Amino acid sequence: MSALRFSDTISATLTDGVLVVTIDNPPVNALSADVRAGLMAALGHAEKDSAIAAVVLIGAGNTFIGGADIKEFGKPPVEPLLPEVIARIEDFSKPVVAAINGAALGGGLEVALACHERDAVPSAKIGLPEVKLGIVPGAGGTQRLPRLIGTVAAIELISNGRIVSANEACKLGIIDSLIESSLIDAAVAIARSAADSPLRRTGTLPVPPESTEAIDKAAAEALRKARGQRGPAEAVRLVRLAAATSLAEGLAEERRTFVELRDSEEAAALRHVFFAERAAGKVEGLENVAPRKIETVGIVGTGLMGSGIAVAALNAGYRIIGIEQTQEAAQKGRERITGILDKAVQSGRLDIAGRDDRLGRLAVVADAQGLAEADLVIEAVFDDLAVKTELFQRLDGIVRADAILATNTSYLDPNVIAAATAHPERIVGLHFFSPANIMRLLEVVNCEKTAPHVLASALAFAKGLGKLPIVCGVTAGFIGNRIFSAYRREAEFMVEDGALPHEIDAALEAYGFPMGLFAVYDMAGLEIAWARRKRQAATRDPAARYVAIADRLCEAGRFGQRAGRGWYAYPDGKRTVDPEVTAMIATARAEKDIAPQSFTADEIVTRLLKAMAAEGDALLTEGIAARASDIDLVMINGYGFPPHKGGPMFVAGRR
Ligand code: T1G
Repeated sequence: MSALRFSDTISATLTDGVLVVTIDNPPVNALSADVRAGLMAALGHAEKDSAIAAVVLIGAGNTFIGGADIKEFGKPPVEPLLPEVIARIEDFSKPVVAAINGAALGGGLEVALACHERDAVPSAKIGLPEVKLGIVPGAGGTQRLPRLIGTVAAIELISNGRIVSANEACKLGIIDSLIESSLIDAAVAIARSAADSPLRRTGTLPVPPESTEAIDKAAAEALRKARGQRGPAEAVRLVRLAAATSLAEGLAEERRTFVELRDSEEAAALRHVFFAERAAGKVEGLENVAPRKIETVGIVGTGLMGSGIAVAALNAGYRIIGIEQTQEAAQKGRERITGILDKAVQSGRLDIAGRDDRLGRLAVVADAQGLAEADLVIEAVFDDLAVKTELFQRLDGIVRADAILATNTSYLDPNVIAAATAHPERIVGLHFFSPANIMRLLEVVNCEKTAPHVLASALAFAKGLGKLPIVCGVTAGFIGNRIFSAYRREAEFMVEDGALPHEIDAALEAYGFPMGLFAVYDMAGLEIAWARRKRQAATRDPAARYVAIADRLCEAGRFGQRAGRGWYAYPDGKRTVDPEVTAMIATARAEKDIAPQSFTADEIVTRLLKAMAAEGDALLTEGIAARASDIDLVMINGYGFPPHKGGPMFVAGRR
């Protein structure tokens, strides 16, 4: 069966009167100009050749089509545009079947929606994630999807950019059949049989009627989650439009909206984040370093952090050996881990079988000898240098020579810990963010003596956990906490200069942070930072500006939300501005003869963003962070920086 070639990326074979068109544009079969031109040529050929009864579209490799080519955004458009290709498919005179062999995302799903039949392998992922790039579907997704699954379901999927399994897509009505056997054979047979019946053109289907109340509820939920982002709101408007206007008018309005959003600052920021996440995994010097296989992970300390790490690793399929100092503590640790899994079962995120599978891979014991079989041991014990050092020295005598030791320390110097052990080259930092089974961010600390294969193995483990690993060098607070300390310091300067905590928090929340800095401070508790400031007092530069307000709060027992009082008061748990704190701030200003000035929200945010970017520049200069976009990812994924703003370094660069 001879192969036909229609462009560099589009080829076809004729099988039983069906033209099987393969899209082969590595790595994700993105809809580049060459793919679009090739598809048009293949359709032209199929139309002319009477021996061809139908067409099947399939992707090469394990992706159907990963979407429009994001790398083409911002460049002059090249004909044929995607909507033109999609209209050609939908209006085609012969059946076109989408054989979805893998991810069908964004424009990839839009191509499939215009086909007359969609069949997928069970492992395929289906979705319109455009809002995650600050845009909306721009080739019919908001108009065709509701015609297949209804307005409510389409609002939920598109406004969240949610990606679903082929099974859920089938239940929703996006996919017609799940194909467990040979996808091509099944698709060819389906295409052949479709040649004898009227074609089901998605765009001609009516949007199934649904109650206004259900639609309004779905819309309100979408807008609540959008938190000021334009994409989700526009997606809701366009999906609702599908039921109220013709396909042509709906498509025109969708395209206009897509082009406007594509060129927006929000879309530029989210595209930056998209590519930043992929760049972060590329670590200089590790290109040819093979990671070691990690299957059994020891976790010393199963408190809040250790139990979260254990659940993250259990969820990813690892075997876990938790270590505590006593049998009683070990039992408590197991109960803590079991409790987290039970919550997941109660919320429907995990089934009983999954819970039992995880617990079947968990042991929590009081005897560290159990770590002799571990490939990796992570310590999540009290953040004290002597405790951690002594532990690693003890582990040197227990674990295998090729086992990796990882410290979860937040503020201690892992080089000092490593230097005290027999094999510093096998020590690496894994700085998890709490709750470790939820937060994606994981700072992977490349210590002075960490061997390349140890770093590569730690990175592979982090990716295995589904985390976003960011490699950093050794400095107090690594990337995230060092930047957090810098802008918290700047915020306290502003409090002393005239701004009030709730004004700063309001400005940050208006900018897009889920919670203001002082509210976060109260939630985390003030005492740890206070203890650190007291430890550093003797060596603090007397010439450097120092704001003592937080010390005053701690001296007054105002340790934050758990203490019922911190920067705010918490009568019946509700965060409230406390005149007592306002008075303490006024006293602190008077002691330094500071005449309070007022700040606008924009002045507050600008000053804090500059403080973040300045610290980010220092981290780059010192070689702690490999690239500015890594810093953006840390602030977005660990500190609530709004992703649709791109991160402090992105904002500084755009300024
Ligand atoms: N365009 C260009 N490059 C892309 C791409 C895309 N759509 N998707 C991925 N890449 C690159 C990525 O940068 C990386 O490059 C490599 O491919 C592997 O990616 C009209 C306008 C498909 C699930 O949002 O979700 O369609 O680093 O590491 O883990 O309405 O890529 O190797 O140089 O992620 O196997 C909508 C985005 C676009 C899907 C595969 N589509 N991609 O995951 O590989 S907008 C998306 C993904 C759109 C229409 C609108 C994932 C994946 P490099 P990877 P992966």
